[in-house]
Amino acid sequence: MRITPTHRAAILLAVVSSLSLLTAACGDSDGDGDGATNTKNAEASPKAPTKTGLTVGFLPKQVNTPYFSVADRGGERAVEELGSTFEEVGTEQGADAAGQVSHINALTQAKVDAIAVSALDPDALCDALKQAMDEGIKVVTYDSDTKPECRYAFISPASAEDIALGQLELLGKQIGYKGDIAILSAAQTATNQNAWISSIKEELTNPRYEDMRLVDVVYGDDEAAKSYQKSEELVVEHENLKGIISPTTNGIAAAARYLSQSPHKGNVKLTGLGAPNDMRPYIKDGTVEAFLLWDPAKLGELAGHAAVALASGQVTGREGQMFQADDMGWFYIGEDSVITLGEPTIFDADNIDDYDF
Ligand code: RAM
Repeated sequence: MRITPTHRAAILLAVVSSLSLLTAACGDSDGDGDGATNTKNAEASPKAPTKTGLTVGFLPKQVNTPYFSVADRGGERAVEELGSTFEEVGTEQGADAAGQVSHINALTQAKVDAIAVSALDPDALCDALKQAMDEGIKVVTYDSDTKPECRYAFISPASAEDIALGQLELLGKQIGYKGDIAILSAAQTATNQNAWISSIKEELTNPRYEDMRLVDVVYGDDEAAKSYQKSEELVVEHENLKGIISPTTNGIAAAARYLSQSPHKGNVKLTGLGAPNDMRPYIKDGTVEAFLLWDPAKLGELAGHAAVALASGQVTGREGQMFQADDMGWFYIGEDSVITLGEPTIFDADNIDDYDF
């Protein structure tokens, strides 16, 4: 959450009381049974100087995709401006959790100071991340989380409810809140997409959406060809399909490419989470009316700041702490050590040309 002046007084109170609790609790274990000594309960000093000369490893879900290239350039900018070294590693596949584990182990062996990872699976990375934390490496997740005990903090783009409801509303408006809908997701295990899908399912029980029916959820693994094929299958298999939500930048771009060339263009509505530069042609040609996203560069930048603040001992990831991310302002560590960037932006024909990412 970004701090506004109205939040400040309440938050300062919370920080003061949590700092005194911190002092009292200093030396306690975090009780998660992982044996890590460098716990969230360890003492933090918001005034500790920012350490320089650190190495921060970024491990996106997938390298060489527009979304993560932009996010990780943001991380690189933040880390380098703080006087440390940025290193990006990762696989080219959109569903290779085992590949992520190998990269985590390599970063641990290289004795980096911090790791920022977008997790392809909530469980699969945990042993490797706990090993990294045991060796003193500060781990944050960004974009897509692990289980909370496998990292110190999660940098979330926006709340799952805002992201889910935003997409459902955009689609609902376009189909008159009536008819069959489907979801084209990324990897089947992706923590972020799965959280958004369960929020969408929950929102669908609201009477506002009682005439909308979710008939299928399919997975394109964040691969262009697979996502294109899954989009085609959805439309062929569900002849009454009125709309698709694709909560992934790679998925929505592939679905838009398919629909734009098909007889269903304009009839089967499409929304989701897209990058403005990928989606501009499909907004211009009428395939897509509106979609959502946040600025991935800001997400990466915030992850870089959080990683350095942890490695500098300014925060430990405990709920109630705050840290400054330079020009982006102060950020508050919330429940389950989640740090929220803000709210998603809606892109449509009126504003798409104002964005370049
Ligand atoms: C894809 C990835 C990423 C997600 C975005 C919206 O690029 O799946 O994790 O946050 O879409």
